[in-house]
Amino acid sequence: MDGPLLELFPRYADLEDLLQNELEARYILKKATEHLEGIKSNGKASEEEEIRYLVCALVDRNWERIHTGHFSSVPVTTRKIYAIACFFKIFFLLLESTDPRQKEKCSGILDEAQLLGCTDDWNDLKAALMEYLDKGQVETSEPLPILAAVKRVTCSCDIPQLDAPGINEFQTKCFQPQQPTLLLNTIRHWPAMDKWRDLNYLLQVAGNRTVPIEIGSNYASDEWSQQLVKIRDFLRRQFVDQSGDGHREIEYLAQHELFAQIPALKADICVPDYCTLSGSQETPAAVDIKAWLGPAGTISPMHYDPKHNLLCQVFGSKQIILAAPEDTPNLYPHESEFLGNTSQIDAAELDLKTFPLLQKVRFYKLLLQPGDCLYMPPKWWHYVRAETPSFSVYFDLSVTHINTVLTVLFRFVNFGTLQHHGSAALAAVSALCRLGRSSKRSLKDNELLESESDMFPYLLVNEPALIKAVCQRINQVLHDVISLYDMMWTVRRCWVMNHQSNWVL
Ligand SMILES: O=C(O)CCC(=O)C(=O)O
Repeated sequence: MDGPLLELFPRYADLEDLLQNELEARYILKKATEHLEGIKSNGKASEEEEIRYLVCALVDRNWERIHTGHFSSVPVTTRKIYAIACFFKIFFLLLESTDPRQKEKCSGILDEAQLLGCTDDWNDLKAALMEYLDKGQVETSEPLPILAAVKRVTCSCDIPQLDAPGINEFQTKCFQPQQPTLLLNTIRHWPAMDKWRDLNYLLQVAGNRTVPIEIGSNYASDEWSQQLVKIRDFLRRQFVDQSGDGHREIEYLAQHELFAQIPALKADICVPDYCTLSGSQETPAAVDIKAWLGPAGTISPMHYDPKHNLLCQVFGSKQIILAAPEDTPNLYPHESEFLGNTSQIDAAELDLKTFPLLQKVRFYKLLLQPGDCLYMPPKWWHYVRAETPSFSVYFDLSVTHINTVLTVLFRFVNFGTLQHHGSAALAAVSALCRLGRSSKRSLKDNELLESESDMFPYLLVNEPALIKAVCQRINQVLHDVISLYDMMWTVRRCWVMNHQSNWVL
């Protein structure tokens, strides 16, 4: 490892805040950082074996903490300590050897740090390590195919279509009226359009990365499961011609934040201008971006999301069926809380005997083709089936969590009357903080009403940075598990219970 890479590792002083209440991690990371400083200054340091052993133990211990209970309730501190311990484990492994096998082992550890840990504070280190570990890895196996470009077909489309609309047109015709729209030719300029069909390119920039994949064509079925696999293995299994191979299980790299994990791929796409409509002052970099890569036949069963959604098609085509939020009672959502946003129906083959209310539903069909995007407003139901091997990129146009929280608060708390309604606002923030900390199933309404301090109104006006910090903390822990709508409804409950207000969200 060279000097500039070593410089990116944190010093102990940088970690002190994080480790305040973590005696064991403090002890081990102090030793590890000192060891690294020793190597930086005179090329050697003592007690290497013992410290390496302790760092590995720290990784294992925090791995266990992360796997205990619901992921959403794992403290961010634990995930950060896991990540930094993984970085140091890699450091020690590379002191032992830098041969390709060792580097591959380190890549796996780095991916786990990224997937399970919270690496946000060390993005430069993560990127530099990734680049270093990928260097010198040679792909020895058979080349992968270059997928044929799907010929554009003209077909009927049940929703409005606009040809690469400008941002104003998109805002007035789609975003404001919440009108699902097919946006044609919107991403034709992305480098990804030419590059990604060549699976050897994906192999080269991403083959060594570990990603979560879904196994089974439909996440609502009993046979469905998830696994962590190397992209290299996934590409070979799912995209190489398998004639004569009999039945193969469909695997789907679905809804994964691939672009945070692999910056080289992020450079091949552009965040659409439409994302600046999120109402946020922040840069488009704050937008949630997810990848959907799979063979023909992947199915996302009829479900809805709470956010504005832009689904962009890079290669392949997808058959999509939509239904409006008003039809929710006729779409037979699953009763379990976990699948509450997913319908029990097969939208491609309606079974009116079992689900008679479907007769009342207006379904909208369309084909999403390369270069196009589908805009779906919040809560619109959608069923998606890949007709061919396909790569889509999803952008979340919703307000970012920070702004969401503030927007919700501002709707509840009129600044003019802030002094009078301060405790409601406090209860709202308190509720949001609790939501961030607890699994939503364990929340009870009365818990949400406890107020923590009468200081809140003062803080809201005079300490916006502190409120932002609270919101950022919520942002970190919320992930996708607790949605915007859950938050809004909880805040509303809280408000109504405090004020018996007839205010309607
Ligand atoms: O492409 C898919 O399979 C599903 C996409 C989806 O559900 C979404 O964009 O929300």
